[in-house]
Amino acid sequence: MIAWVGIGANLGDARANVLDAIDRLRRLPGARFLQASSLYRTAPIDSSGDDYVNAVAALDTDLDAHALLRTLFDIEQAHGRERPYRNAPRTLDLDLLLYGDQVIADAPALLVPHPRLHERAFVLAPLAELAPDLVIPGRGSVASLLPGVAGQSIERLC
Ligand code: PH2
Ligand code: MG
Ligand code: MG
Repeated sequence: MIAWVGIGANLGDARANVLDAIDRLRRLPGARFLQASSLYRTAPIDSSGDDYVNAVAALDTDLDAHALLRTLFDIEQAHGRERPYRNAPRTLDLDLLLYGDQVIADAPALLVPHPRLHERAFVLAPLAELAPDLVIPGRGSVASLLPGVAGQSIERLC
């Protein structure tokens, strides 16, 4: 299954945290790393604190969606992720954005596609870099969704 993972950080050395997360995804047991986007600096959306560093990565995995989510959670924990309140600044956030073309509604633990990805430039722009024709189930292609988030502040870093 091809899984897309959203990566974000805005606490500590956010850029280093995102790069380390990509490195850990490269070495994930049970998954073959396919590609990662550039890093992007993005203004917080429904969140606070410093600008975020965001990216996305694609994996080809035999792990089921729940097992993959647990693995992502373990990587967040390795970065000392704390959750004092909703959308608090974070050292590392790894979200399972897409799991093939599956729609998984196992709330609150697992909602795929990620419920707000279609309205967030910090997800759509890195996805568009790698896979503009990728279809978000129920929403349309990444490229078709991009104009809707044109007002959100985002800058490609590398
Ligand atoms: N993640 C959120 C809420 N807001 N804003 C930006 N720019 N980047 C994020 O990764 C992000 C956010 C919830 O996970
Ligand atoms: Mg998130
Ligand atoms: Mg998350």
